[in-house]
Amino acid sequence: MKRIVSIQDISCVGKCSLTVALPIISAMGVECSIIPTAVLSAHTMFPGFTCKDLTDQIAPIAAHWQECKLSFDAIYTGYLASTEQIDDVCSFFDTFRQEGTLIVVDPVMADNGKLYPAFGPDFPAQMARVCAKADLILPNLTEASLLTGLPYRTEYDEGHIREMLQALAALGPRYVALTGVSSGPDKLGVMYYDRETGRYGSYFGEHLPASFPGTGDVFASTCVGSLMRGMELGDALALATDYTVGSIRMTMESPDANWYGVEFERAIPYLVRRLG
Ligand code: PXL
Repeated sequence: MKRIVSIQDISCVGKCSLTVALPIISAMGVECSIIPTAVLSAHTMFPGFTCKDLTDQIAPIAAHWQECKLSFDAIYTGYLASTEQIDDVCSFFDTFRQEGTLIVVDPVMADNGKLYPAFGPDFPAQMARVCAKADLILPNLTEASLLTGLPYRTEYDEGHIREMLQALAALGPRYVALTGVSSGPDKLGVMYYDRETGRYGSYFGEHLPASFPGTGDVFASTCVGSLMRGMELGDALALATDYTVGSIRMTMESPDANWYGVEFERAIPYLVRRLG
């Protein structure tokens, strides 16, 4: 069985980050170790959330794992809680990267043109340092604009997306997948780029008229799980799109849906069936 480590926060309520990555990656038949970057009472869309930063735990956990001679097939990072922990995450990559280790960075920090409330204006430059060390990054359009300095647009053409993909790849990663890209009035999905071959690809699903926190984490976790199950990047991104759209649809149809997250749990049987 492949083993990965996911580095992101635990939001105790709210269905995002590790409480999404763990069940999805486990259901896909991949072992998921974790390093929590912070413990929050609930994700940051909840007014009054508490947050305990765990930066001082990253280096000692890494040191213990080195003593235990642990290794990982992939390292997947999401929400990082502060600029202080950026150096620790970068050192973790340097220590645990081996031949064949896949480093996936979801530069979680912003959406809909705005930084998340916990971050200051200096944070995107720090996140760009983490992206520089990745093999694959998975920003949304807002994060892409903050990482590259290119304008955030709600209306764009394919040329603008290609320019973004190239600017993101210039930060360092070989593969870039830009999420939340629209290709028409009712299509939403992902466009991606491989810097080494110069190839572009895309995959779109139905653009449903609802949005929920945590869907980016559902998407990224499914992508990482799929890659660990041996899928090509294009197939992994297609499954991640389909499962995320399916989770949103089930949430919209659910009588007891919550505003704070998607009912990805209901769609887990679909995800497992798609793995064959
Ligand atoms: O889903 C992204 C995310 C992760 N972690 C925390 C968040 C958010 C989005 O709001 O607040 C703590």
